[in-house]
Amino acid sequence: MTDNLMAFLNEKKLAIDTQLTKAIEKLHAPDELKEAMNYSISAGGKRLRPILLLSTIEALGEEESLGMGTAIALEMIHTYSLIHDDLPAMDNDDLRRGRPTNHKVFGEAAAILAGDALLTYAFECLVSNSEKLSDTLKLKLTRKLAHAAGPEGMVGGQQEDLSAEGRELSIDQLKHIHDLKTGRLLTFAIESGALIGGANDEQLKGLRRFSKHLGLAFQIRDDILDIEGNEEDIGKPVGSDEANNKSTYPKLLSLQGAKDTLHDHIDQALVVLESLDLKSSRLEQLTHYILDRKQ
Ligand code: GRG
Repeated sequence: MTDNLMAFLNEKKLAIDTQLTKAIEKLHAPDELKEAMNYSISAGGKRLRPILLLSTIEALGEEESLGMGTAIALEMIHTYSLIHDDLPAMDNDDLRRGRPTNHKVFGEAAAILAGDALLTYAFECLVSNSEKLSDTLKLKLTRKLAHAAGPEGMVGGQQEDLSAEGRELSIDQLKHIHDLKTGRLLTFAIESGALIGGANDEQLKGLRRFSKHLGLAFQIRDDILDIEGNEEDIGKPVGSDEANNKSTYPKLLSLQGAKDTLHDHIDQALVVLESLDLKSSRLEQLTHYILDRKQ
């Protein structure tokens, strides 16, 4: 990673972290609930989704801060999904981002409530932290975020993933589940950035296509990291977790096949950016980051 990209990512992460912490601090809610919400919110996530959202606004020449309310809402929903995904009834994970999972620290009931609170508070933050956006745009963003996260998006993908456990999937079935489970929030990051940044129809269509390639590349990289070792999973034996009884890209395509497919999606994402004249933007650097990321 270049020093320039690292400085950019750190600067954006800090701005997003500050807003997230502020939003939770100001809540008039039980301390135990705020503590459990804050534990996972401040656990050191990469903030990839909100950074993509803000960078899309910037690529279109608009003021990034217009998207901060939507950016923190998106990160809250992502964080809730990880808390619930780690629960004993789901993946039953002890570690997340190198620290004990939320339910390991606060207990199952508190972890469920912390996830519920982040999911619902996200929508309040989107609406009340976006003063400069029109009501029409806020309504559109709210509907799109609910759709991306809900039964026809991430939650639906999680259910399909659970139902597929122990079954060998075809590559198309795997792509479909990942599109719902992880792709939809990534697409929302870019699409909402495009809407806030005032994209025209052609830009909107192109950026949606870009986000699909990016989402697939992100997931394939995740599967490869699971085999080759993830800096975050120190303490977890490499390749020996739940991925062993799940279909993954390297399992279906071979490790080399998965790497080739990852490169294809990265190349296609860059072609879309070039066609939109956005190739020199931060979005290009973030695309390279997804290819090379180590965690
Ligand atoms: C429980 C409703 C519900 C949904 C869970 C997103 C999800 C659905 C589960 C996560 C399972 C998982 C580990 C998928 C791999 C891809 C992924 C989303 C990784 C985590 O995202 P990062 O790398 O995480 O952006 P950080 O920690 O950086 O925020």
